[in-house]
Amino acid sequence: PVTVHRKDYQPYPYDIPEVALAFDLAPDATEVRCTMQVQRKPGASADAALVLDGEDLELVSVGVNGAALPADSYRLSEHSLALYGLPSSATVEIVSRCKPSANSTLMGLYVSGGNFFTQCEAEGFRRITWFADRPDVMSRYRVTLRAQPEYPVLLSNGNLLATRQLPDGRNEVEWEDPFPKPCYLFALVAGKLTHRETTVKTASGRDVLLQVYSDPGSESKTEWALDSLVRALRWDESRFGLELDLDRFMIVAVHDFNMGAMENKGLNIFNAAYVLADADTATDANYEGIESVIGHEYFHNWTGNRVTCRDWFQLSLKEGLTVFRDQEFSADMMADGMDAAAAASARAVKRIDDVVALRAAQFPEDAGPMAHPIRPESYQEIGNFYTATVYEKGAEVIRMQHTLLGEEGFRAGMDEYFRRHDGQAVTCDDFVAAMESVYVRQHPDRDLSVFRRWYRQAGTPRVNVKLDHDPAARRCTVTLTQECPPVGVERKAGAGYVKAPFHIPFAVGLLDRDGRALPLRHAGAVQDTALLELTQQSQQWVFEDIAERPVPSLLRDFSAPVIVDYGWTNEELALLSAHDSNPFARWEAGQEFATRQILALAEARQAGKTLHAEAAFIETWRALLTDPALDAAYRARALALPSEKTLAERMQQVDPPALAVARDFLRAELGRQLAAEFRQAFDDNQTPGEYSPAPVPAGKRALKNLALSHLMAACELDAPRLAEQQYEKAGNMTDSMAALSALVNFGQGEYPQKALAAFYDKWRDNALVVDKWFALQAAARSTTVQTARELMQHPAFTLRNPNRARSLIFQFCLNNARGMHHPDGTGYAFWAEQVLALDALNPEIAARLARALDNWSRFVPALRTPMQAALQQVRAHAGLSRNVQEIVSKALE
Ligand code: B3K
Ligand code: ZN
Repeated sequence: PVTVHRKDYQPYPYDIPEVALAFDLAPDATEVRCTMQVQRKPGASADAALVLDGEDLELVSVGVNGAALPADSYRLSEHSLALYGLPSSATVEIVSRCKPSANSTLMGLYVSGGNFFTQCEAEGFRRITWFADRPDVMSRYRVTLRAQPEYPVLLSNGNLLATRQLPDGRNEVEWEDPFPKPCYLFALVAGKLTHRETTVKTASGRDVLLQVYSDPGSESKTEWALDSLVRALRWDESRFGLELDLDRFMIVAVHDFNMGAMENKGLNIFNAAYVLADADTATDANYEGIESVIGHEYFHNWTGNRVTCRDWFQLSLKEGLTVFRDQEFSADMMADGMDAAAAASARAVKRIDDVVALRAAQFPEDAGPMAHPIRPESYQEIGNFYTATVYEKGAEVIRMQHTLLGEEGFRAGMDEYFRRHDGQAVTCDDFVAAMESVYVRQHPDRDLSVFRRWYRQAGTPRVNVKLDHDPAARRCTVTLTQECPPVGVERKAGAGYVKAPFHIPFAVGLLDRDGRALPLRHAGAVQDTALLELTQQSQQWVFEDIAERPVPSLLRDFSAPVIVDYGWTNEELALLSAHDSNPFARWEAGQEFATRQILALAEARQAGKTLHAEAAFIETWRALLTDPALDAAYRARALALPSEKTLAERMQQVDPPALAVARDFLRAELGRQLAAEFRQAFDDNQTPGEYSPAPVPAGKRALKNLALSHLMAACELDAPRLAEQQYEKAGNMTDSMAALSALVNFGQGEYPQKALAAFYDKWRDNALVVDKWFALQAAARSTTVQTARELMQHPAFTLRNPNRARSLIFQFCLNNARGMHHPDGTGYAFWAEQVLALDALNPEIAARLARALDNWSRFVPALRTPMQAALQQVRAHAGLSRNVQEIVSKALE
């Protein structure tokens, strides 16, 4: 396989300002006529060939300026078409055919549920027609779609110009997108669809039409999506001054889709899971996810589409920035209409959720064989680099710039970015340069040169904190020291490779022994929180007027994506957990305490000792559970035990079954010792009446259902009866799934299996609910490889639908520690089988699953050996896709 390097970037020798595409759509043979205006760039060599990408296409004809091209003027190879001897400016016309019905990769043009859809990012357009499939070639598109009347809705990017009926009975429509775009933003949709729409006025007073398309019959499930779109549009106007630039903006839901959604210009295509919702079928998490993904794709219209990426190494330019924007959007929506204290708590809840996700997915990635900087230096398959690092760590790197510049400064930097680059394909450096232009105005003695290292160095820095207190001088000295050894590809560079220090904004507070915030004099102000900017390997800060040794509250709001290394005592953690005025750090202290408990329990388990939870920990949890000043949503986060994935990062040798037992023990022990308090929380947080996905009732449900799971795990009081009652009376999917999950995981007798069967019968026609049904079982505590295989035999199971594959196979392999990591190795053999089966259908999805064994070398020896064997088995398979090959070969290197 070929490795592509960032340093090898070359501009394309031609401009392609105009493209006309005409489609004769038919499932088994779609003909595409692509007519492009090409102009050799001023500096390019006169004999530079026009090299176009193509994949799985049948060439019908190629012509230049209206004449067929003689055979010696072009060369067709497996993945490209090169045209030679072109005049400096020419009209090139290529006719080709593809077969959408046979396309199981879901890249390019494909059929789902009898309708046509496209997915082009990153390199899918080349499966539609021969073209310069790279983001720095930007063209204006005019698209003609022709199809039989059984495809009445015909959509593409931009504005609708004309619609007519052809003499042969087919329909024809023409679309035009006025904004030049790279081909990865092209989209078409054709088929039978219903839609919901509304018209809104933009800030500058233009009327724009917003539409959400979905399967006939699903009209009642698109209200939340359309409302979310309106909120996103308003938010981008008010927070960033960015308006919708088209007269029309469409979202289309599709059931077969490789990821969450796609920001095609004016025609977003969405996984139905991120569009369809009603109280009966969608959970609170689904509602939140829909709002956030709709925001994300909408925000791409500026950060991604108007300003796009020069090459795919710059992916985080649009993804990190847009994730940061969607996170802020969600936080603002959650805090909307609340008083200051409630809003701070709501924002902390969002921050906690984002950090939990980062630690569970990105930290392990950054410590494993696929570790890469947010702007990778090389790849074999770009589809493998839509990673937690590029997205979520990328968003953290943007957030740090926001922290360093402040809200106003960041906004000024964004304005400058658009002033400089609107309509261009640019690099991450261009973004930082725009931000830096503001930063240096704020601080004439500083710049972002050290900060830029976040873009080229991988790994999670570890920041060691040393706190010295001098009682005589009433002075406290904080020493920060950072360390980040080479990871992933950096290690191959050899012993000579030296990483330089990062620029780390590190927010700290100090508490006295009664938990009161100490005022800190720092950077010309007196505040509870000081933002320390660590730019060297080690630096010191002095705080005066501190009478006794304080308790430090570190990395408040998670001000940088780093690991903090500080030896708090358990008493100090309990104090922070009860008093820290920073809600994020307060949560963190409890998590650290719980982590220590579970790791100690896992060790005891490995040593065959009896398990025992410390009273001080239980009391800390009791205090959180019963603190009337904390709202339910926050308490649900504060009381949630750290995930097995996060805990695994803290083990020298990862032992998932031991962790699972330890975590389960603590959950049950908390349920036993705090039974009365959990029962109270269960009763106090019922949400009768009409369902609303708003943060306050959703927070109550989260706390109530957490309480239920503890009571069930402990088999306390009449927990099973509570769960059964909740299941039978639930007025929404959140409560019904929570009860069913508690029953399936911790219940006894026949009820759970009967409930599962009834649940399926009730929802068998709703694909998204059936996915939940598979997922719940795949991750259940008692599910073994054997159970997973039986579930695969269910008539509703298919590997071809990514949501279904994710709900069963991925849930089992990624979220079922006991089943997947059984010491007999059968989980790994199952994984290998499924990776190969998926690879034959859909390499992008297969490669995602392949990553489940990334960190095999850090597991206990008994698991490491069969994991390695499974990886080797996959690697040895003939005909692996480039996608899977890259993952397994890097894992084994
Ligand atoms: N930009 C798309 C991701 C496309 C991934 C293709 N392998 C969705 C998003 O980030 O908004
Ligand atoms: Zn995105």
